[in-house]
Amino acid sequence: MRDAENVTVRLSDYQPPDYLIDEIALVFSLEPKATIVAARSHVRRSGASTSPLVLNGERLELQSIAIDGAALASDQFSIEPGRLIIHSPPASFLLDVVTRISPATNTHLEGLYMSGGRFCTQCEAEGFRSITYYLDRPDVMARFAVRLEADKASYPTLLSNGNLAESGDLPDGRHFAVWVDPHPKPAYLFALCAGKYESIHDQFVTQSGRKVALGIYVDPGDTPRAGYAMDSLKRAMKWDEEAFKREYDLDVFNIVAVRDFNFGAMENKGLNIFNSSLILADADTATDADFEAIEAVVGHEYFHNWTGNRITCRDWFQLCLKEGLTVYREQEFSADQRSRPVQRIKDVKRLRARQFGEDAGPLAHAVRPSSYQKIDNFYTATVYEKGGEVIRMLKRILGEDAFTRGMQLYFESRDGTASTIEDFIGCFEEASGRKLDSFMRWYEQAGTPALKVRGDYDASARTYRLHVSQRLSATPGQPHKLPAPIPLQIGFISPDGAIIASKVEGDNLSRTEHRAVLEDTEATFEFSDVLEKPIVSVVRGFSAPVTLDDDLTPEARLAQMAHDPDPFTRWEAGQTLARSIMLGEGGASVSELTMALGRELDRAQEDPAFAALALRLPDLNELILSSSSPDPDKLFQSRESLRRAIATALRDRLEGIAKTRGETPFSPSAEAAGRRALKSAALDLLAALGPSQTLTDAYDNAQSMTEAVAALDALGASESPAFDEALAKFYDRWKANPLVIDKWFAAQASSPRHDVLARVERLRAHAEFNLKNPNRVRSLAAAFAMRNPRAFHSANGDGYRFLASLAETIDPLNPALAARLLTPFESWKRFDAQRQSHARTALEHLASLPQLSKNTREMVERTLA
Ligand code: B3K
Ligand code: ZN
Repeated sequence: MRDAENVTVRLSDYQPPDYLIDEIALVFSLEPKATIVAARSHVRRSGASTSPLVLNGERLELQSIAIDGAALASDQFSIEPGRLIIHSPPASFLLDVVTRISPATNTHLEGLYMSGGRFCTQCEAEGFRSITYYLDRPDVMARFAVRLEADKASYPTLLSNGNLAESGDLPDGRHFAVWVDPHPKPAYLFALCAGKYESIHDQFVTQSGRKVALGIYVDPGDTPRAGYAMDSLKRAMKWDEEAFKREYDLDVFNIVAVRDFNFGAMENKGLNIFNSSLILADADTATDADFEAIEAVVGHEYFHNWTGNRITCRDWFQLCLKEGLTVYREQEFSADQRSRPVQRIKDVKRLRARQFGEDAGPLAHAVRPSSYQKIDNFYTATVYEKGGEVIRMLKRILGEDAFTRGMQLYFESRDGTASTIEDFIGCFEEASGRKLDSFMRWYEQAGTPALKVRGDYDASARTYRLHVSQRLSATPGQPHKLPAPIPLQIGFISPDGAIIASKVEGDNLSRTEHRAVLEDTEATFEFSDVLEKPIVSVVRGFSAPVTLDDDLTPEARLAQMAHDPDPFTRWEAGQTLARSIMLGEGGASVSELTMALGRELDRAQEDPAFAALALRLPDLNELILSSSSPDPDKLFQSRESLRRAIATALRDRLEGIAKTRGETPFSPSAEAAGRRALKSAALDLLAALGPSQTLTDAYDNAQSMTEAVAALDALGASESPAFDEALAKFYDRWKANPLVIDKWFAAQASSPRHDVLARVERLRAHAEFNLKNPNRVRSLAAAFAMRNPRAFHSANGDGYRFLASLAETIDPLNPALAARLLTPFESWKRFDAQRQSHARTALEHLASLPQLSKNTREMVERTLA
């Protein structure tokens, strides 16, 4: 059945539900091609209206439908695309619906499907409607009781949300389990898993003494790689008690890892389902980035138990209510587990890499969008990453105490509800006694504000006046913008690096750092007792998601790089200098930057992870975004020539680092990962000098997956003839491990080698390429289009054609995946006419396909608009 008609859903059209469901009992008789789902719901009318009951449902075969035990006659209901309508139901009744579905042929990976011969589900956002007819909207919250029945030999483990109430054997080799979740929840949090797993188990005792049985279920043979996820889970549970006073609320917490999954993971109540790439890790098969991501995502999904599950969203426009807040909580968790400054810089890099580009193109949308066709297309960097930044700014603006009071008020007053951003912000207004109307603009307006800063020093009066202004460009559908409050964190140093303290009006103390908020379009902040002309940093810690024009001289930036007390500012100064050089905007000389980076190497032992970040130049995507008429080939060459200059000047020391033997035994700690990150950064720079024995040896001597992948990347980037040999060895060693083979695909697709387009075409035809496995698809398509911008934007249009044709092939199988693959097209209008015309042709071809899914059509149309 085709999707419901292409309607645009608008926030302004929100209506509370006419009917509510308080309880639902589900019975699944699991069979791969013919699963029978019997759903019994307690339905009641919520208001006076006697409107029909409209249930959502897609790709369902209705077996029977009855109210209070009496089957409905054919004139009492009708079935339309996407819904089932019961014309005049009573005010309160028991609804029995029996549907038949085919998980084995469900390639959408949404609803109930099979992965590796096991049953699993994905219901966010609107997957439950392909399991049964239901009020599939987050403001309908019901208590779920779920009975699973299946063949015992094929599906020995049966899991669902909540606590296990009962289990036992049935005739004919079948068995059953009943799971009861006492917490009312929206249908998007429903989950079931059934199959043959291997599992590891542990226990967590909450601060009030509740014993929680923890389990992680993986494919047979994978348990040795599940330990880090379990360890991360226990740390996350503890951290949420300490940082947010949030305790877990069931007797069990289970995680199931599945191979075929459309995104990272899913926070189903008591039964998180994870992409196996975010559970399985050990030294040989996972990189440090994998370990870091596992810790972060295990934390993220666990933190959703409060921010998302107990307090859920009223409607999908409020997605950032749970996602932005949970990203913020996850980032704080990672900062506490690892190095706070390094975490902050990584978060900023991610925001800039993924969100700034979105904000600058045709897909720009507000953190809380006001309309959509498919909500799946709005699980974006803006909702997630910028949504997290908005919470961070709220905290900076209100201060730690009022923020904490607001959070606790939110947890207490909104528990058990489906809430809105207004409800959330209202808690902070109440806790702080401040109006936050203008702060709401951060949720409502798309685009990255541009902050302009100019300073005036009056030597005789020893005063410094800082003029700050903001500007927000038009974005699709939002021609005019209003100023939003921008938190600033301001500090001064002298040209020789001394910290300069100063005073502001109304405060007698001289301070080394000031917090201020730009409330309007512009403002002047005045500082007194400033003993010498300062070098100013205004967004220390990246206090707001803005771009900054601060007019500092190259000398001032070099001083910041060397001396600013704020690590973010030190890193940013180096990045800004490098960016200006690569964009040909002048600024510091190459040798000055090289010397400054040399000093980073001198002190690398203090914090290798920071030094590694400092040595990595802004990537090509960032240069494209900063350039008004980007030429990817020129920008690539210019970046290469700076890398070559740096590598030439620092060669001996970089080689020394690149040749250090990997540490054994392996530790995934942040410290050990930091040392490996420095080694990877050294290899990356050395690759700019062309093929070398150092790079080949680095691959052969790698002691961990991090080192192996860094060496592979360097061999690729240096155009080394040893690349193919290393790839062959890698493939041979890891061919039985799909997650590692994903890295093998990605290493080739992301390599800037001259022959990459031919390579990705060959890889697409490779026997191990699998259109039905999202990880494999992304390891080729996303690695190519997002990490290899020169090739993706190649002037002859081959890169665009490759991505569009892959999306076309995947669309009928998995629309959500196909639609997301097209994201890299968001920048197409920034390029020259020739590239634009290739991109337009590729997108228009997609738009012309009559059977294109609603997901992909929406993405294509918005990108073209
Ligand atoms: N909430 C899920 C994402 C679901 C995506 C649906 N299209 C994972 C997360 O953000 O935690
Ligand atoms: Zn989330």
